[in-house]
Amino acid sequence: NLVNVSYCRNGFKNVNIVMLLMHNLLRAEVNRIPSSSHKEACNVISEPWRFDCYPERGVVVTQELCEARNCCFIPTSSASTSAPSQSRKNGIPWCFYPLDFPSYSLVSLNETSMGVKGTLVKGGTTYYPGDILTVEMEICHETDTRLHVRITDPSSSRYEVPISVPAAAKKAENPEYLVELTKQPFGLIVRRRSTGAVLLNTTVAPLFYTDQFLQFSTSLASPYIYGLGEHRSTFLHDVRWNTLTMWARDVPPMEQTNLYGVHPFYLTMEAGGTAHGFFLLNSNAMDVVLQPAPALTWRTIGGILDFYVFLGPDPGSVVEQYVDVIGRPAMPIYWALGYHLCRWGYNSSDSTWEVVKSLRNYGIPHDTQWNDIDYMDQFKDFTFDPTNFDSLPDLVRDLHAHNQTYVIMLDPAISSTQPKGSYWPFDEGLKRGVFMKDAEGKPLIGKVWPGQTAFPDFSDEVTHEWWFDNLRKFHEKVPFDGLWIDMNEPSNFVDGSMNGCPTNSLENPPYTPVQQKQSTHYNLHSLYGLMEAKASASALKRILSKRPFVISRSSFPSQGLYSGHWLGDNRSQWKDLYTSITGILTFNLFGIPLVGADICGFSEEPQEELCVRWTQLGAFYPFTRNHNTPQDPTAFSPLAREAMKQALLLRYSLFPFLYTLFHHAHLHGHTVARPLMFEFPGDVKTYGIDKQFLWGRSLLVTPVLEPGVDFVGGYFPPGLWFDYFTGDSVRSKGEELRLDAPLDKINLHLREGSITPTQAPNLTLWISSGQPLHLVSALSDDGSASGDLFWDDGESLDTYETNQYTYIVFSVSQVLTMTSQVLHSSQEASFLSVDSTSFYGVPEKPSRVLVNTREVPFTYRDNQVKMRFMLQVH
Ligand SMILES: *[C@@H]1O[C@H](CO)[C@@H](O)[C@H](O)[C@H]1NC(C)=O
Ligand SMILES: *[C@@H]1O[C@H](CO)[C@@H](O)[C@H](O)[C@H]1NC(C)=O
Ligand SMILES: *[C@@H]1O[C@H](CO)[C@@H](O)[C@H](O)[C@H]1NC(C)=O
Ligand SMILES: *[C@@H]1O[C@H](CO)[C@@H](O)[C@H](O)[C@H]1NC(C)=O
Ligand SMILES: *[C@@H]1O[C@H](CO)[C@@H](O)[C@H](O)[C@H]1NC(C)=O
Ligand SMILES: CC(=O)N[C@H]1CO[C@H](CO)[C@@H](O)[C@@H]1O
Repeated sequence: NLVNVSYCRNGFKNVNIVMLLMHNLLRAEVNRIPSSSHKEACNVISEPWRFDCYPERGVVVTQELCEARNCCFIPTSSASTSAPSQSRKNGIPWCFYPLDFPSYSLVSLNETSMGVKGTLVKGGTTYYPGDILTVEMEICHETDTRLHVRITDPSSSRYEVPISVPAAAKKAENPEYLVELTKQPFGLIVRRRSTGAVLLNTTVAPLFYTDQFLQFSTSLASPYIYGLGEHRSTFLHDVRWNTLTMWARDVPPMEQTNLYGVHPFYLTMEAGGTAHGFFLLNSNAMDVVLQPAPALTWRTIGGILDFYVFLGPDPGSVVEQYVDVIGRPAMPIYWALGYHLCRWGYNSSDSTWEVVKSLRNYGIPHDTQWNDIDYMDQFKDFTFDPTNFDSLPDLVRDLHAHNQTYVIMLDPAISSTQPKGSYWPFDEGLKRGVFMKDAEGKPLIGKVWPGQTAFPDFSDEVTHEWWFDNLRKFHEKVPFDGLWIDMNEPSNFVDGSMNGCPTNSLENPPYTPVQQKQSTHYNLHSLYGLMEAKASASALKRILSKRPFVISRSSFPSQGLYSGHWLGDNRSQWKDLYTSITGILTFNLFGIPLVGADICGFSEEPQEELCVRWTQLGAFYPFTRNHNTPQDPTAFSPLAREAMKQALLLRYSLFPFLYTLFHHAHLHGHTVARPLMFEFPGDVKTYGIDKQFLWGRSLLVTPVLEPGVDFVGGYFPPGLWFDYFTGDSVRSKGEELRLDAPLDKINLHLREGSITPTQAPNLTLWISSGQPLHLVSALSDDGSASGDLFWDDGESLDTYETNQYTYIVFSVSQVLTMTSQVLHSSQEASFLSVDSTSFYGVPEKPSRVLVNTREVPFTYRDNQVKMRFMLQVH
């Protein structure tokens, strides 16, 4: 179902292009006996530059096996040859490609209106079946900062990812890249025009293009590489022989394993602080291998090679250019940014309601209550348990009366064993033919929570309409406000189906990426969560006529258009608290800024101290949800409860700032939770930081990630920083500072030159977002600062696109004059007022302060000026 695929197809004319000949090597003969010169050719390759010729796992690669592939076999220097069960040591392959391994040659090249088009030919077959000996390559100079390359099989149409990507109208005029091609073997080299830095060099290893094995490698500009999800790792990837598999999979987050989503995108730093990005638009199971050269190998088992290079030049611009291609994230409905509470194990609607009341009772901010599958009748979608959840509709009405909202879980799998006529979703789905079929054309039956199930095929529009009808009917019974779509890798408790797996080339590809699970839906598997999210968001829009709220477990590029993401079934452990930061930062790179981990952890019972620290950090996840065992603030001691409440109130007070950041994500593809290196790309010390992060460009969050401490170390890039709470300043030379961090405190610092809009917090965002603004200005040395505010009704669709919004820029100039400039205004702005401001970093006491020519009283202490007044902002 290849809908909406648009890519460059342009006419071409024949021209002479001077080709750079990098190697003048002869193609190796297939099955040639290794000669002594071959051995020498092997010896010249240093260990970091060995590209694995025998990546199959579970095979002991002997010299014979390796040489049968015409590859070099050299045990690593440190390895004892008496360990025959090994074929790699610390990841270093013993079997690797010689420089003259057969690859493609570029035999013709024509200029096109967008770039060039060439033919690549390979002389003979290699060791994987289905070699495609002639392929076509098209290079399009789409924008000055975006290069697009496609390598396809001209003789037959291969699977392509059905997401809509923009086609460029005309060739870029002043590209920031230079493209060089080598003829034999074929290679593509991309440089940054301004510095000459090599961003891509595919001549480092042979290109493979077979039916079920496509591979190419490139050198990397530096070992500083980010992205490539979904994995549990550090933010900065380790390039010391690190294989990252991509194939959507339901598995608790652990290292060295492919997780729920697939994101074949990376960002790399170059010398001097510039950055570029790379995106392989491919949904098949794949391995990405990082090695210390530094170099990277893409190894996928289907589709085509279709990729983009983004030239930045700073990390933030790389992400903007990436989301230009995959789609910018949707603007969330306002309450998406409130506190969400959930649990697997609320065994009744009444017990869920008790918790809701208890939070109200203690004055703890709470916008949205959720239920896990407990609410369902025997875990069947679109039903609720008539006994234990009989009061569910009343609970939801009560939430609405308190300006709170309600979210239900839905799993894609539909129970297939109910008596005919008793379960509309399955009966109707069968009638409309919405379920995925097995090899015999019958609905494929697997097993999930409700027992035997069929799986809706969301790649079909008919399924979207059936999904909508189910949601509409259920919404009439339980007026939910948003959807949590889980188990959509899709997860299945049996391999294949109840009838096992068929035997064919799709089930048994010649190469299997590490850890992947087989499936007949070879190409579409990793797109399931994306397609379900699309169906869910569009159904919600039709039912509620508001911005849809959807949180999905599985994800794929362009997911941000339809949903946010939570980081899955983490554990209640300190380590998981720490790794959650990498999770949120990485998903911000993927264009899915609405992301958070389960606060206090999903599995296991959290210690009180951990839960307090996690709530403090979680208050700064773009998406803040506490999920599982009774671990909401009311389940703990008064001291812990109060600390958690304060953290959540702090988040609510920052709503105007956070909401504005989401607007910039929606409009420009900016990150919301932002790595320090994005703001300080010239400072190498920020490259590995994943224990601290920023909101936007200016709010630095330094959480405690360890037990039993009352201080925390944090890195402060050079400049002036102000304690958010006290206004005290610290001037950093680019150093690690020790900060007090008693249990009731999370450290927040404001970067010089920023203005942060805040509001008095309250129990729901509906209430607090009606409060006047308080502006906090952190002045830079020259006394200047700036900030902005995006404001609308918080829930209508497309307010920016239809001009139903207000946008205000605040600035403080050198002479300490603050001005606000309304760049765009709508009805909503008439409710906005400012009632106070603080200025941090005022060196001496001003003689007087004027607000619109009227003198107002103020206080001055420790370089700070504070004043209260009331002013409409427009
Ligand atoms: C380039 O043009 C020549 C001459 O028109 C044609 O034979 C060849 O197939 C073209 N190559 C590609 C890759 O389109
Ligand atoms: C590309 O890689 C090849 C093989 O490692 C190397 O010989 C060549 O110098 C590289 N080219 C550039 C421009 O770095
Ligand atoms: C629900 O859970 C509570 C507390 O865990 C327990 O006391 C109660 O018996 C349970 N109710 C049902 C219907 O299982
Ligand atoms: C918020 O609650 C008040 C009082 O119940 C109600 O009048 C108002 O309509 C509610 N607003 C929303 C958006 O739910
Ligand atoms: C919420 O607002 C009400 C009315 O302005 C106020 O009385 C209450 O203290 C506020 N709640 C919190 C938690 O600040
Ligand atoms: C808190 C935590 O450990 N988060 C991890 C949970 O799993 C996701 C992957 O789904 C990781 O990205 C997070 O870092």
